[in-house]
Amino acid sequence: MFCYQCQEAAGCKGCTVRGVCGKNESVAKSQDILVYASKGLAIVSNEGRKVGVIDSKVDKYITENLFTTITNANFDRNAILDRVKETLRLREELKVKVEEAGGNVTGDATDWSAVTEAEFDIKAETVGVLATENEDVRSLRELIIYGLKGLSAYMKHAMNLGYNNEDVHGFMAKALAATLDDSLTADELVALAMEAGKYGVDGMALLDQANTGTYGHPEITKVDIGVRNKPGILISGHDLKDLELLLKQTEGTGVEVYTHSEMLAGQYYPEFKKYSHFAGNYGNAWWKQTEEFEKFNGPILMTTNCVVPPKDSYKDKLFTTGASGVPGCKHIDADENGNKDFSEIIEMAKNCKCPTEIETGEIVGGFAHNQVLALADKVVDAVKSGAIKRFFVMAGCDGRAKSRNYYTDFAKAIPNDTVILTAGCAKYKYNKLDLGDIGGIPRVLDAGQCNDSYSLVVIALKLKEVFGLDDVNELPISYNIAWYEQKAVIVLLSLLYLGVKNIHLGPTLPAFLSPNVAKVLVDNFGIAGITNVEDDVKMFMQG
Ligand code: SF4
Ligand code: SF3
Repeated sequence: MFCYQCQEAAGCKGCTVRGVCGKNESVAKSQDILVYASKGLAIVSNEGRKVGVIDSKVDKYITENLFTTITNANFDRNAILDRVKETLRLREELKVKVEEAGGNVTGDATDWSAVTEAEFDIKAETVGVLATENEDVRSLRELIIYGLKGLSAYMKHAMNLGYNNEDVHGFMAKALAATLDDSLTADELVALAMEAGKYGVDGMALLDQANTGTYGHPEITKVDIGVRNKPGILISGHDLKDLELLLKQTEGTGVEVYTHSEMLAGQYYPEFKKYSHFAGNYGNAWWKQTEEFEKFNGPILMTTNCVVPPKDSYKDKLFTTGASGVPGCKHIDADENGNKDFSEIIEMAKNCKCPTEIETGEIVGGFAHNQVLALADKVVDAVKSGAIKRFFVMAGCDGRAKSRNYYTDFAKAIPNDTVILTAGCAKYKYNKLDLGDIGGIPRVLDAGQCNDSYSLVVIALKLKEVFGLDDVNELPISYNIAWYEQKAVIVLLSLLYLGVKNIHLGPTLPAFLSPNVAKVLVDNFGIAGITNVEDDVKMFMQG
């Protein structure tokens, strides 16, 4: 196997024997072949668009396939291979329609077939990441693919709420197809990666519209991090539709619902606050789940990445849905209307002990664009008066690497007249510190999930307008972003597309950036890594 798609890639180079994430070789092969099958389907879909054939079922399937291969989403080889088989079936079906309309598709990705597991494994060995020999082309192709994986997740969440954008699917098909096109130059691939950033913005805007249109605008909220005295279900991941269904189905059952990791953002939406059995947030970022899930005592529902292969002590209580999957854990599928039946989880919860308290207190969040813009006058005054000297965008991911303590130390070390704007699970490195406020404005403003980085961009663009600046880079905002998985890649490409410069990325730069590709990002966008807290704070404060 060879995988280098996340920040924890072994030795900052790539996992070759077993993933640091827990992915074994046979799961890695099934993911490689699913990505390849998706590229084949994308080629047919892209060709179809040229002759007027668009199949929304295919677009949805490609989106789900990519999401399935995001780090820590799905460890279930059989489920992944089932998706491969269905992808090949859809490809053949679409090929007939495209050829009838005058389209023409040829090539291995659109012609190969396999039936047995052994055949899939043999094929996987020839189509993985290393199949592209030139390291720069490989780097650019993978940068695009990882961006698309992140985008697919955001699109899937929006689609679950009935929102869609055909242009994004068209781009995804085009870009995936391009990753097998040997005629493209490095410059053309760089341009495609930047174009992915444009669609990243569109995808995040669509999801923002879907979430706020369905559940209202996030508002300032104090979230309890302690426990109550009834049994509970812990819901993790990013899918708000799943949270809605679970809250509805648990109403009046005596079972309470707690959020975990990225689902914390659910606490900020007005539509969810009306449920009295919606308890607080339990635990921390995804990577602590093996300690925290067993203390929760009740069942856990994983709606997306980030799953850690479970310990036996709670494996029978772990359920997956959507793109996530763990062999041996029950997976709950949606019916044809998008409904999911969580009754088995609810019945299990009734017989479980109440959660064991691991923390007490409150955290504050809900600072997405609408809420921050409602406070805009206050924020602008604070900047004009010098009460706020600088903003730090510290969005992104958390992870298990010890080097990530940098972000806790950084949050503590920046001057008291600075404010952190955050989104994604990176916040767990500093959202429980007592960093105080500036004239009533908390020093950590949490917009929500990683996709809510979109909110931070909206806020930055608004500030640019208010201050009458020509360039978003003239604002007193520094970007010190922590990344882990592929959603952070699409967030990064989106920021680059919007013209944000001098983003610092840590705790390490992606292993998939070859030296030449990294140089392009450094030269054109001022991308840099991190060094140590003291030097970095000094450097950032100089503007
Ligand atoms: Fe390694 Fe990350 Fe790939 Fe897992 S997802 S195999 S940790 S590079
Ligand atoms: Fe976190 Fe997985 Fe990326 Fe959504 S939950 S930011 S790592």
